[in-house]
Amino acid sequence: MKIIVTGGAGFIGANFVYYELANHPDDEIICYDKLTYAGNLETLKFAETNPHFQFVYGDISSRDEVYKLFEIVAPDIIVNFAAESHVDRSIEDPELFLRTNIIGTSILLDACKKYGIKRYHQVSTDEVYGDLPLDRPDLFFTETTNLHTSSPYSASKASADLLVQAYQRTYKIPATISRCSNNYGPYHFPEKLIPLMIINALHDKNLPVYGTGANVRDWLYVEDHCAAIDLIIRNGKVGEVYNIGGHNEKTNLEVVKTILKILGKSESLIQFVTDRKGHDQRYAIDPAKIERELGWTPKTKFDDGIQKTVAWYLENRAWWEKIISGEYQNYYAKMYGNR
Ligand code: NAD
Ligand code: TDX
Repeated sequence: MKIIVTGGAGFIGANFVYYELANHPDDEIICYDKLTYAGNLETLKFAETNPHFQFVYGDISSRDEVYKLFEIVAPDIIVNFAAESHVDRSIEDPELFLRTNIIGTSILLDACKKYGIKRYHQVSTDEVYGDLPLDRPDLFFTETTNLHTSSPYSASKASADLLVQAYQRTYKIPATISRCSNNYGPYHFPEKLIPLMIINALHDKNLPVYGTGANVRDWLYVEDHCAAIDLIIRNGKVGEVYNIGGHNEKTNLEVVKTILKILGKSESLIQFVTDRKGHDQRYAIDPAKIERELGWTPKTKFDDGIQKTVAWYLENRAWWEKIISGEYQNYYAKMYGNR
């Protein structure tokens, strides 16, 4: 089986490349990535020597490049991770999110229509459902929850989901969609909550918690997400949406305090800063469908996953030190300088 993994030089895509190479050694994995600020070939260095792996540089929103890719590779499956993925950046500059996340998805779907495909899988997010109130812990997102977006990022991801469903119905593209909660683990880009807090704490820098830190996220260890997508592309039913989440709800403040405790650092590093605009209150996934229909269950509990993740950042300083020494400094100053 030939599988194109778009966005495979990013956080979850790269973890998925490694998951597939380890669990399906006869498959061919082709990573297609534009190497934006979030893409990193260093992340794929252990795959590069594998004869079943290939990297192709390219942009999902370039029709010529995508059609050429399909002509050369003739894939059986395409798993689309490629996206602009950071909510804060989408609030500063929505347009790039529309181009990559919506137009890019539509071009991939056009290529599937033109060249044929056994399966197209869209990696979506729980953010397409909007948020849940903090005082209703009984409520969860199911696959039939209405789409109701808050940020340009989530609006672009919801738009892409609607396109996938439209192409599936109109052109019979054999597509599936998964909507996952917040991931964490190795190779997570330093701009996101967990790596940002680990790295700042290691430098004894302030930990910028938005608002009061009461917002809740439902954390899933990245390998559990990869296992779920692997099951969906092989056994999932065409036309279906699958929610993925592990019932690991935590407030942001709880997450930050846990990281400080593991690192033996003082809670006085916590600094409450101006809230994110339109900040979603709570995300919480009901994963009953994928558990029931595909037999998926998450293996890693948050307490273990966060220990493993902190250990990974301690053992892989070179990976993140290189990232934070470049353009990231300007990003950090712009986002947090006067917050
Ligand atoms: P990431 O930002 O770490 O990686 C994105 C990757 O896509 C990078 O390698 C980047 O170079 C590549 N890319 C960006 N624009 C591209 C383009 N035009 N053409 C080709 N490649 C391009 O993102 P991530 O956190 O790994 O997220 C991957 C996917 O999973 C995204 O679609 C995201 O919406 C979704 N998702 C993420 C989370 C999470 O917690 N991180 C949760 C649920 C869903
Ligand atoms: O410095 C920070 N301080 C802070 O309090 C940062 C970066 C974040 N936060 C808060 C905002 C959120 O409530 O932490 C929470 C998590 O923030 P992010 O790591 O930016 O993730 P989130 O906005 O929840 O979105 C993530 O999960 C869903 C991914 O980035 C998305 O790609 C995915 O779709």
